[in-house]
Order: sequence, then C-alpha cells, then structure tokens
Amino acid sequence: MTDHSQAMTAKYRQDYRAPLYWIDSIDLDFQLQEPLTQVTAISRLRRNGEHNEPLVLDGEGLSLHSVRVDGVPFTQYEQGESSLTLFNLPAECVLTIVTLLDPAANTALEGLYKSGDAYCTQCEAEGFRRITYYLDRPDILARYSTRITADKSQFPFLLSNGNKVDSGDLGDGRHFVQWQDPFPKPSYLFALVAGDFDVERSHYTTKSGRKVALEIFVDKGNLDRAGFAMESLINSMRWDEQRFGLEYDLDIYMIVAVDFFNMGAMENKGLNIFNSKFVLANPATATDSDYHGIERVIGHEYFHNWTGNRVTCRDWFQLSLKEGLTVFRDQEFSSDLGSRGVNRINNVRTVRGPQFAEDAGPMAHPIRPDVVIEMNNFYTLTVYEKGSEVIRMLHTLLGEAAFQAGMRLYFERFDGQAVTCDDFVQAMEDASGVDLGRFRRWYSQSGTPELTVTDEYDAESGVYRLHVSQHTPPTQDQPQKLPLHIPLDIELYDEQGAVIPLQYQGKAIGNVLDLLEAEQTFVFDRVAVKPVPSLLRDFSAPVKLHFDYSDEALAFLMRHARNEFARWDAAQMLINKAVIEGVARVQHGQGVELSQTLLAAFVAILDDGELDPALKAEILALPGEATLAELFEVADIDAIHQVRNEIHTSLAHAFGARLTATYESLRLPAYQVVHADMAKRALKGVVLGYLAALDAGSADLLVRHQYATADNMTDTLAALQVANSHLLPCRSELLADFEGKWAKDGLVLDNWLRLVGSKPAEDVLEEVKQAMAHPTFSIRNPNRLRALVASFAMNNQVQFHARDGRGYRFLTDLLIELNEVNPQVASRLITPLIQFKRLDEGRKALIRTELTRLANLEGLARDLFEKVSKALQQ
Ligand code: B3K
Ligand code: ZN
Repeated sequence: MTDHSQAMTAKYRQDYRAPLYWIDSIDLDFQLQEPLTQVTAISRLRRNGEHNEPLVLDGEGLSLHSVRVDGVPFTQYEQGESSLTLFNLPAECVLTIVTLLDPAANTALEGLYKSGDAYCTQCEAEGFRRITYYLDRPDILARYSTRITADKSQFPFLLSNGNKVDSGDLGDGRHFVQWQDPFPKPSYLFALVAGDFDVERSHYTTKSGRKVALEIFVDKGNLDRAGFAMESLINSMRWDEQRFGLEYDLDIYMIVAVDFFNMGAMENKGLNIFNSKFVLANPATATDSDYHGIERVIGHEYFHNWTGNRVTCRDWFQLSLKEGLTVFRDQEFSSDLGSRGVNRINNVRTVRGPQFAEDAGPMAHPIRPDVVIEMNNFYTLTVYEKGSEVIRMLHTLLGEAAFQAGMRLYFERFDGQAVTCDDFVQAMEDASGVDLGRFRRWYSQSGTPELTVTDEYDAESGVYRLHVSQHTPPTQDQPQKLPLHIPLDIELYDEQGAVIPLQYQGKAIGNVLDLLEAEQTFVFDRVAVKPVPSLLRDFSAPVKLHFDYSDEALAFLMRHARNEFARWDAAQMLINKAVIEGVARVQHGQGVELSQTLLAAFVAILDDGELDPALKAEILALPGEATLAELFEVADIDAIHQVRNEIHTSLAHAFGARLTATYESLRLPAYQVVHADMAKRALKGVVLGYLAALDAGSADLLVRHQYATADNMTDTLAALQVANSHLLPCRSELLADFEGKWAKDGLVLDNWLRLVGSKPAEDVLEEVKQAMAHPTFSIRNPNRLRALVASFAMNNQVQFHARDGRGYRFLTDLLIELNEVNPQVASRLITPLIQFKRLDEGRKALIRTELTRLANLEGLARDLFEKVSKALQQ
C-alpha cells in the first residue's frame, strides 16, 4: 500500500509555528472488521487565539466517510492529497470524522496494519494520520479514550493506552473494550492491538507503593520465551527509581510482541509494541547478544515513559531531545547492570563505524536536523547514538550530581509539555551553573570533529605541554564549521605505569580538559619523566583523535592504562596503524608485516590472568572491515579485507598453543545467562576463530564438535560463524542442519539468513537468491529481509562491492520492489549505496548508474527520494 502522491517538499526547523487550533481530547471508536475497519474520531477543538484561518488536518491514504461539527453533517471542507481543510469552524466545537481503512493491505507497517493474525499500530512519527484526519504533530497533547469492537473468538484481547474502563459482549460474537488514558499525549504515542495471545503476567510495586500490573503478550505457544523480557522490565523499573528517581505512573504496563515491525520497538503510553526479536528468548533460541539486546530495548522503551512521554518533543526536529537522552539512559542501565567497559566499547564501535560514516555521507545532519523531507529518515545513528554522546558529554562536564539536578529541574519545568532541545540544555545550565554557551553548537553542527594532539616535554623544568587543535571537515549539508566545546579526558603515566598527578603551579587539574578554541595548549608541571598520555579516555567526545603514538606507547597503554576502555582503544589504534601500513604494502605488491611489539602486546592480553574474559574478547576481536574503511580517504576494499585476514592469521600464529589451552579452559557447565559465563562464551568464540586461522583441518573437527554438543544458541552460532567465515569443510553440512531444525522459526532462522548473506565467497549471491525462496522468507517481513540483505550489503564488503557491480544491481532491484511494499525498510537498506564517498571511481560510477535507475523510478517513495537525490548531488 504505497500511495505515490506524497509531496517531496522539505520542511525547515526554523519554520515552526504554534498550532492554529488545539485538540483537548479525542474519543476513538474502532470497528475492526473485514474488509474495512471503520474509525470514528470525535475531537474537542479549540481555536488558538483570534484568527479566521481554516483548520488543516493531516491524513494519508484515508478513505473519508463523513464529517460532522457539533453533531451536524458538515460540508465546508476540502480534501487534499494528504490533508483535510475545514473552513469557518466555531472557536470551540466537537468534530466527528469517520474514516475507512484496509489494515490487511497495509504492508508499509505504518498506521493500523496486520501482523500475522493480529491488528496493531505504529504511529511514530507520522502514522496516526493513516488512521484518521488529525493535527498529527507532537505539540498537540490530547486526552484519549479508545473503544475497540471486534470478533471475540478471533480477537479475545483488545488493547489500547491507559486503563481499561469498560468491556462487554455485544451478542453477535463481537465484544468491545473501552480504554482511557489519563495522561494527555501526542498522537504518535497512540496504540491499539487486537489479537489472541499468551500472556506473561507479573507485577511491580513502585517505591511510593503503586502496584503496577505487568503483562507481556506473545504469540500462542511462545510463553516459554517471555521470562527474560519480564525480568528486564522489572529491572528497568527499579533502576529508573534508583538512579533517576523516576517512578511509573499508570496501574498497568503492557508489552506486545509482533513479528512484523519496521524497527526495534515503540514506547506507546502504557502499551509498548515490540518487534518480537526484542522480547522472545530462551537458551535454545537466543544468543547472549540477543539477551543483551532485549534488556537494552525493554529498558529503552520503559525509560521513554519519562523522557519522551511525560515530556515530549515540540516538533520532530527535536527528536534527539527524547532519543539521545533515552539512549544515554539505556546505556547507563546496561552499564550499571553489566560490564561498563564492554558496554562502552560496543557503543563506541557504533559511533566510530556507522555513525561517522553517516557524517561522511550525503545524509549528514546535526543531532537536531534543520531540514527534513521524510521524518522516518531521521531516526538515525546521528540523532540516537551521537545524540546520546552529546548527553554523555553533558554528564561528563557536570558530573552525576549536577546532571541529576538538571534532570529534576527539567521535569519540574516541563512535565506534561512538548519542548525543545534548547529547553533541556537550559535546565542543565540553570541547575549546574556550568556555562553551556559553546556546548550548544553540538546541536546545530553536523560532522565529525577531528582533534590533532602533539606533546612537548621539557626534562629540565618538568613541564609537559599538550597542544590540541580541533577541526571539523565540511559535510554535505554544512560547509562552514565552528569550534566546539569538547571535553577531553586524559591521564598521564610514567614508565612504570604509575599515574602522574595533573597539576600546574601548585593547583590540581582535573582529568577532563575543556577544549573550547580551535587551538589550545594545556600545561602541566612537576612531571618528572616524559609521560605516556592516555587521550580521549572513555571516548569523552564523539571525535576522531590524531596523536602520533609509537607501537611501543600503544602496547604500553594496552598493558597499563587504568581504564578498561583505554586498553581496548590502544589495541584498536595499534591494529589501525598496522592496517594502514599493511594496505600500503599490499598495494605495492608486498606482504603484511607486523611489529614484534604488536604481536607481543596481543599475546600478553591473551595471557593476562586478571583481565575480564569479556574485555579480552573485545580486545582480540579485530575491527570490522567497514570500520577500517573509515581510516582511508579512498578505501581499497579488497586490500583491507586481505590485510585484516593476514593480521588475524599472524596473531593466530603468535598465540600458537595458547589457543587450544584457552579454548579448553573456557568450557562451562550448564548454560546460564550471567555475565561471567557470557564473558567466557564470548572469548571462546573469538578463540575458535583464531584456531580456524591457525589450522583449518583441526578447527573443522572442533567446530563440528562444538556445534554438535552445544546446549545453547551462543555456542551453536559461534561454531557456525567460524565455519562460515573460514569456509571450513563442515560449513554447508552444518548450515543445512541448522536450517532444517529451525526452518519454521523466523527469528532463529534469521541467524541462518545472516550466515548466508555474509558468506565470503563469489557465489554468495546465488545462495542469497535461493534463501529468498525459503518458505519462511518474505520480503514483507523486515526482520527476514534485514537478516539476509543487510548482512550481504553491509557485512560482506568484498562481495557486495564486487567489481562487476552485481552486488549493487541486486540491491537496487530489490529496492525497486520494496519501494512499493515498505518504503521505510527500503530506505534503511539503501545505506551502503549512498555512502560511496570512500570508494574508487570505478565503483562510484557503477553505483551512480543504479541510483539513477532509482531516481527515474515512477512513484519513488519520499523516503527513497530524499536519500537518492542527496546521494546523486555528491
Ligand atoms: N520511538 C521509536 C522509533 C520510531 C521510529 C519511527 N520510524 C522507538 C524508540 O526509539 O524507542
Ligand atoms: Zn527511543
């Protein structure tokens, strides 16, 4: 269901105007029935001030049945492509609009649609206008009541936001439920679900004594996979009370898991709707990282109840107000419950890899964008992940106590309102007294700042200087850049690894330096020996750092840095250096050579008996090829792949017999989802990969054995991944076995689809096409599609970028089909085709041809139009 009438016009942040009318309440009535669902919306309207302007309501793809004003049929309206304009309305009135919808035909999964047999909704950002004509903007806060009527045997559960206030049988096999949400809310938080489910029930008593019923709705037969989600929900509720002092505010909290969903989950008030991927888990079906994902997303949506729902966004340009802040909160939640170091590493991987790539591409935008064509295109890594880094910098600059004071002031001022990012920063500034003047530029400036640091040591005077300069290269959206306020967290070490106190002329200096100018020098005295600096500790700002470290200095930091993140980061820098040198050598027909310092440093990590195995696994896992590509102006895809593999093999040889010993030492008794065991499994997986690089023959046996004896999905999948990435003899047999076992279970089969898509061999596209014919595969299901296609297009660099362009052609053909089916998902999958800045001219030309093919497509959806046209402007 795509209508091709959507306007391609851009909207600008600066054009914000307060609404001309307010809507104080809306009563919705849904008659769910085949073929068409009937929706009656009764809104109480109030003109905002004195004017004669008409009321312009938003609507997309709706069939209008009737309009009444104060109960009387009304005809003074005009229907546009995506609007309904009503003239000469009284200053206050009751508007009744009846629309007809066809949810079963809605494959875009926005508005009211069917996921399997159940009805469900997705309204953020602008999906409510696909249900009824409305002022579909987040600054319209209304009280909702929702009455749902449907067949009782097919749809025993009828759910919406707030509290259930009435229900009953209607005699004809149909029943109804009436819901009332006491909290005024924007339309994007509206939700409705109707279906038949199994329900996992529990409850939580808040610190002030409110007893909250907790209900998780899953497809029939999946109850044995709902327990961990419930545990995560309870942990989230407790954590938000303890760390932020925030309590839940309704008597019921519901989560519904559905199979057809465009993103991870949605924070609708009191009724979250989740992609089943982020709810369902048991040891047989879910990996450790699936468990982490569930905990994170359950937390994220729960935390939105305050940061997003109680205080929401004035307009969609302010999206990071709720998303950056809520990602920060979910990261802190995961870090407080699990390993802070490992969480930080994984978050930084996302920023340095895909977020930096976004900055370097045609969709570059500030965390608070200035211009948008399709809002769904701005649920980006920049708004979310960089947005969270900006909140984290505030936290670093203010400290926990002042940051929490800022949060309290923010809620005191703005609870129940729709506000802006400026309002948030103002609250932080007022509560802390810290001048955030220059810091505000992080909201308006796009791109990745680069810090260049040099140092200078004078042995005679004991003075050490750090010269720091900052520069943000131009981005496609913004040629001019200004200096930013960058917190630079540092530490200095002497030769033994002892910390050198930071001071100057008798005054102590904190670890976080305030970089405000384009160039600044920081001076320290009483430094007895030339120190090794640890810079940008914990990734204290989302920037690229340039400092001319020697291999020895990095090896030293890998061993001595006090902070887990800094040790990992030093290892990354050491590998990056080796990759840059290796690629140059390979391009000159030479082989890769690694320094003894590097090899010894990595061996020492494997040998380190004190180190958390989870951190070991992170240090030993080499950066991915896409992240490595970011190190180059022009990335030589094939050389990067070759060099990375050779580094992996050389490390495997340096580790030698330690690998088998380590592997054996990591065997565990029965599976448990606890950090200590997850850490060991992670390391075991990485070690198995090195064993395969060392000796494919014996690894084949080991992999078969691990696959055959695993009592959990993590070990099973680790075996399959190694078989796949090293093309071990057992690969096809094990993959076939796995496919046979899980053929009917989409979520588990996604693992198989990912393996197929990432096969490092020339025939991968044939296997991908065969997998598309699998009975469980459907291009209508975003999870299936992403598993197969994103693994090919984003994680199989050499094959996707094959020089004959077949990868590009395949993806474009698919996007053309998806443009009709689900433009939002198409718009996510196009990413590797628009980020071509670092490719060579030959590949760029091939990609342009495909993008031009898309640009000329009749009925190109707005989502793709925005990205394709920007990409072609590059
Ligand atoms: N707020 C939703 C995302 C909606 C995406 C709309 N295309 C989930 C989240 O960030 O929590
Ligand atoms: Zn969110």
